[in-house]
Amino acid sequence: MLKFLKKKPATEPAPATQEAPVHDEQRGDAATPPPLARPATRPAMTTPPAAPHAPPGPPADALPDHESVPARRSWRERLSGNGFARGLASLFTRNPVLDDAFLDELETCLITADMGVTGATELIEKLRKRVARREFADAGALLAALRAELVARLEPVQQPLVTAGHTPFVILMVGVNGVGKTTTIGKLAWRLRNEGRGVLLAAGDTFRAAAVEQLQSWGARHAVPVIAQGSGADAASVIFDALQTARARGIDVMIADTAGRLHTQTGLMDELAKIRRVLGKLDPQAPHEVLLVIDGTTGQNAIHQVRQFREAVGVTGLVVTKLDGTAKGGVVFALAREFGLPIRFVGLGETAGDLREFDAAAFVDGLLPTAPAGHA
Ligand SMILES: Nc1nc2c(ncn2[C@@H]2O[C@H](COP(=O)(O)OP(=O)(O)OP(=O)(O)O)[C@@H](O)[C@H]2O)c(=O)[nH]1
Ligand SMILES: [Mg+2]
Repeated sequence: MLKFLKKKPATEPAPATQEAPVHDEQRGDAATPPPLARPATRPAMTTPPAAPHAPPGPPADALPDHESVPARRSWRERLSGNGFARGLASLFTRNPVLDDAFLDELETCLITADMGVTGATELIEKLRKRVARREFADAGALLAALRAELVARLEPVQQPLVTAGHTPFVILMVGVNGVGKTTTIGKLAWRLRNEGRGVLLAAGDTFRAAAVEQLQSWGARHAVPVIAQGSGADAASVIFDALQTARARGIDVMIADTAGRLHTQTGLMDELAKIRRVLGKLDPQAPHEVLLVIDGTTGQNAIHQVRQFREAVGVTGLVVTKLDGTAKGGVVFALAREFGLPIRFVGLGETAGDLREFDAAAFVDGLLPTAPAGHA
């Protein structure tokens, strides 16, 4: 729709690639990064030119105050406000009798937590048969069986992202608007840098006015260089440029941000295919990972999003964000059941330390109550 805004006048010279200066505020918790990832003497960044008639967008996201000391809270602490966790806690703390009515309630709880009707029904039918065979002495035993079933559904998609094997390893971050792509890039960059990997970011969201500054802000905070050309530039060209730079500098991992887009925005979806083609000119195997970011509060629409992005650009891994908030959490099970795509990370908050490698058992334990009242 606002595509004309991206067109630059023919006379306007291509914006020079800019690179944000990096600071080393995180030295306390970061492993010493390779020298190329921490250019102390790079030219100062000039403010990226704003698109002349850029649509009003949110300001560059300020990093939360507590960001300088990344939080490291437990999964349970982070997930306790989640709809799934609250629903189950209220069911089990009522000291339930294991009858059909209770199993019906449990089923409703799983469905309303976005687990999907088929997945929830399958699971409850399995438990119902075991209840009928009197396999469970009490609600505690049923809870343990529920836990085992839930973990078994997620273990196949617990496949960590391995960035060794290609240098630079190229990650393309995609997803609909506002799901947490840029924030996830910032967190992931921090994480990789702490592991001693050289990281470079590409500001490929040239559509939203404040997107470049938002990524630069994360880069500056975590001492990671950012290649940008400002709003309105051609996303594929920024990312191509960044990959050339990453190769020249021997960077280990390059992460490219992209603009949020809906499947109905054909132009923007085509842009992803173009980014793929252009990267392929430098490295036929790039991008080595296409991470689709899903907002955990989305519900069943997440299924639709995976289908669309898989078709448009190919998706090799998922990140499910915002599971700390009002998300119901069940969408993680629905995604695992429907696609079996690796869930690489989950977002359990806004700070750098809140991006966790997906851990099926920790996730399920964070959702389930510890033990039902009155039961061992
Ligand atoms: N609570 C919580 N908030 C998150 C999480 N991940 C991202 N956010 C917040 O979600 C909002 C949107 O995040 P962005 O990273 O800007 O999302 P985006 O996908 O890049 O958005 P566009 O570029 O506009 O498409 C920000 O306020 C983030 O702080 C998370 O795991 N938990
Ligand atoms: Mg963004």
